[in-house]
Amino acid sequence: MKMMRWLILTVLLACLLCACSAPVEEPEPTTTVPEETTQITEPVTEEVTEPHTEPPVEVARDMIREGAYTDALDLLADVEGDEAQMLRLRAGLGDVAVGDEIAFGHFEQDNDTENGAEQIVWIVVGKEGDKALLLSKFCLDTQPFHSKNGSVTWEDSLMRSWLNGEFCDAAFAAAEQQLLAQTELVNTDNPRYETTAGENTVDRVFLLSYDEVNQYLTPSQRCAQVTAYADGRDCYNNASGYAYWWLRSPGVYSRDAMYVAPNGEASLYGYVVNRNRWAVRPAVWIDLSV
Ligand SMILES: [Ca+2]
Repeated sequence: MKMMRWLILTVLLACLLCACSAPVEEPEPTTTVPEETTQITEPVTEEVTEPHTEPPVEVARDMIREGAYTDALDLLADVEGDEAQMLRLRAGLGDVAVGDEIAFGHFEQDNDTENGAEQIVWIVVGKEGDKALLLSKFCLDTQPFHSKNGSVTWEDSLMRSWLNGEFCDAAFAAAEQQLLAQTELVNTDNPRYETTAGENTVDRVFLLSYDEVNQYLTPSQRCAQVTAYADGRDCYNNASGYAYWWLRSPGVYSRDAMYVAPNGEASLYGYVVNRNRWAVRPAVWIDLSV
C-alpha cells in the first residue's frame, strides 16, 4: 500500500514537471476574416446632358448664319419679341445677291389708301461684306429737293430730313429699321462745274449720288417708273411712266441738284432744288449680319 502511494505521487510529480516544461504554444494569430460584405456601388449613370435649352432666337441666328433660312423661319414662327421679328425679317430676305429684287417695308403705291400700303420692291444694286445697297425699283413719291430756291447741299436739304424722318417712319416698322445701316455717305462735288457737295453725312435713307449711279447701276436700272400714288401726286412722268428722279449731288449751281432723266441719263447740270414734280427714288444700305 505504501508502495502504491509512492507510485501515484511519483506519477503526479512527473506529470507536473512535464506540464511545466512543455513549450507554450504560441496562440494562433487571430486572422480577421473580413466579413463578406456586399459592396453597394453607386449605379453608373450616364452623364445626362441637359435638354437643348438655348433660346430659339439664338438657334435661329445660327441657322441664318448657315443659310438655313426656312428652318429659321419655322423655328421663329411663334416666337414673340423684337429680336425674333428682326430675325424673321432677315431670314425672309434669304440670300441677297446683286441683281435680285426683294420686298422690304411698305409705302402707299396703288393710290388706294383703304387697302393699306404696298410692299416696297427694291433692286439689290451693290453688296459689301454683310451689307447690301438697295434702290427702290419705282419712283415712290414726288418731293422738292429743298423747300425754297436757294443754295443748299444734301446735308441741309429738306429731302434728307424727309427721307430719314417722315418717309423712314412710314415705310419701315421698328424691326425693319433695325436692319437699316447708318452709313457714311461720301458727297463729292460736281465733276464738271465743281459745285460743292458739302460735308459727308451719315444716313439710313438717302438719294444716290452721281458717282454711285455710275458705280452701281446698269443702264436699265437707271430708268424708273412712277407708282400710281406718285402719279396721283402729280409727279412728272412720260407716256411710258418714266420719271425724272433726284440725286443728292449738286448741279451747275449750289441751288441745283442733279437728277436722272426718263432715258436713264444723269444730268450734271441738274435742276433748281425747289422743283416739285421730280421723283424720289430712295436708297438704303441694309445690314444682313445677325
Ligand atoms: Ca394701297
